[in-house]
Amino acid sequence: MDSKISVTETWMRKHRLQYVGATRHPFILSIRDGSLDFSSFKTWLGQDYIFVRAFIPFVASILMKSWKESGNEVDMEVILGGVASLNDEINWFKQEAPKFHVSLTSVIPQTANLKYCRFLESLMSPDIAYPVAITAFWAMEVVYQESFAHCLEDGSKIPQELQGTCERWGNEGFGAYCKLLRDMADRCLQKASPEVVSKAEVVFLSVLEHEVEFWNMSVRDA
Ligand code: HMH
Repeated sequence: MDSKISVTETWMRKHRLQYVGATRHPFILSIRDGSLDFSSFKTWLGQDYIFVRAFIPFVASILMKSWKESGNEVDMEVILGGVASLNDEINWFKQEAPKFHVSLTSVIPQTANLKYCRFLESLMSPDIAYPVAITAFWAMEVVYQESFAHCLEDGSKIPQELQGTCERWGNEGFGAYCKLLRDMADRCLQKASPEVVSKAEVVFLSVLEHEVEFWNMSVRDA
């Protein structure tokens, strides 16, 4: 194989269908074409708030690993920026929810969400190597980035009320941040043992599955 192809690039090619399944889900396609049922959106909004609350300690666990294990001091700074933007994100949910008459304090986490949060918790263990954790982090962020960026592309008919949501994850700055995370993952995967690389690949695929289940839940439980 061409040695210039990065580890994440080989996975993207090998698991293209799974990746497209997570980033072009009917939930996203229906935001893009303006046909989304608002009750699905409300379900997603409430459930994602709960997810993000579990995502913060997960990112904090990676911040800790980056300090000891990354071998590159820039990594910790990029992850710190991620923690800081999650602070804005929590405030964004609190500001957005009342507009959709969603009460964030009374959301009951659905099964797919609980499973995803449990998966996050398993990845916070000190036994999980930094390359595995950073791969998961990148995959979680890039699915949202690619999904919502698709909603902003030419020809989309997103309802005005959902414009802010699509811009939150679909903006170019967030895209650049995802690219940094991907480069960080590739740099350490390149140096990692075959065992760690194959663990990271399994985790990458698990993230894609959890993301699909999360979208499914938002459509189904609406
Ligand atoms: C389900 N995956 C889910 N929610 C999010 N907010 C993210 C990923 C972060 O991009």
